Amino acid sequence: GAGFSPKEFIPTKEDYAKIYEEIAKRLEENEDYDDGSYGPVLVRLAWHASGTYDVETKTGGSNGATMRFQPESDHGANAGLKAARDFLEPIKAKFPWITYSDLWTLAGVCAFQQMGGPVIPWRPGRADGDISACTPDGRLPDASKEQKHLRAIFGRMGFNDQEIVALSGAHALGRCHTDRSGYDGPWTHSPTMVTNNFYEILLDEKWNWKKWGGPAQYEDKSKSRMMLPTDMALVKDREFKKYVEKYAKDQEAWFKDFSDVIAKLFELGVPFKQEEKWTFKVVDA
Ligand code: CCH
Repeated sequence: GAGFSPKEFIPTKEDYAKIYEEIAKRLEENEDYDDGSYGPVLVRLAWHASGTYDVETKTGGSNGATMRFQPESDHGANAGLKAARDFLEPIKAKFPWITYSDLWTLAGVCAFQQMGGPVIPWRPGRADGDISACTPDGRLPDASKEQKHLRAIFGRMGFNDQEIVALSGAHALGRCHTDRSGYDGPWTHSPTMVTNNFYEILLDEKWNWKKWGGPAQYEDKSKSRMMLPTDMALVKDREFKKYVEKYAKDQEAWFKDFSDVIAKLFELGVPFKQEEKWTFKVVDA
């Protein structure tokens, strides 16, 4: 007979579910990292892998996982994401048949769901590229800028105003690190839980410039939460603000829209063969 050859192995939904479960388990086993979870940095890895997409030239996007290579790994926006890539190495070693590009986006889905977020449909089909597919620096947003820049950067990926605002709510999670982006602090008081709190506090808190030697950023009265200039642009701009108000009032509406838009983000530029999208069950602690 032909015998077993790794090339003939065609993974099923169950095989990918095993990887989801393994990532969830590894998240639980490593709660000493940062604010208590690798979840936020995994979400950021998946976003930065995908957010390089350019609709016009059809380059960039999660297909390729080119952040494995210099120069893309050294792009300023990707500082600190090595922690997320390294976190996933034991998973890749255990399931060598998954591509890095599928693994990084699946890890983003898993992290988001495990932190209490909505279910995100996902499907496999990304292939790893080589160094020649690295995208030029400057495709990801610059936090020191405002609405015009956001529309240019996200417009290049193919997103509209509503989608920009929906995606931005991910800043309920995680924090800024002075040794990565130069900015400092978390956006919310619950940086490892998916909530619509980012929108609520954007509207309800009073934000002042932080007086410090670092890059220009905002802080709340208690000085325990922060906003980037790009975050504040979402309430300075009337069109953006409409959606901030909507999502601040209605977490379910945000959950629904976020699930749609992040699924779209993770699929930008990927030449899928599989039509069907899968959902994976949250793994209980
Ligand atoms: Fe973001 N983000 N992000 N962001 N981001 C940072 C951290 C996270 C911008 C800048 C920054 C999205 C959009 C934007 C996350 C998810 C998303 C940091 C701090 C900066 C700066 C990095 C550090 O120092 O470690 C800008 C500008 C934009 C423009 O819109 C979108 C979209 C998403 C996902 C959908 C997550 C999660 C983090 C936390 C990472 C961590 O390590 O805690």
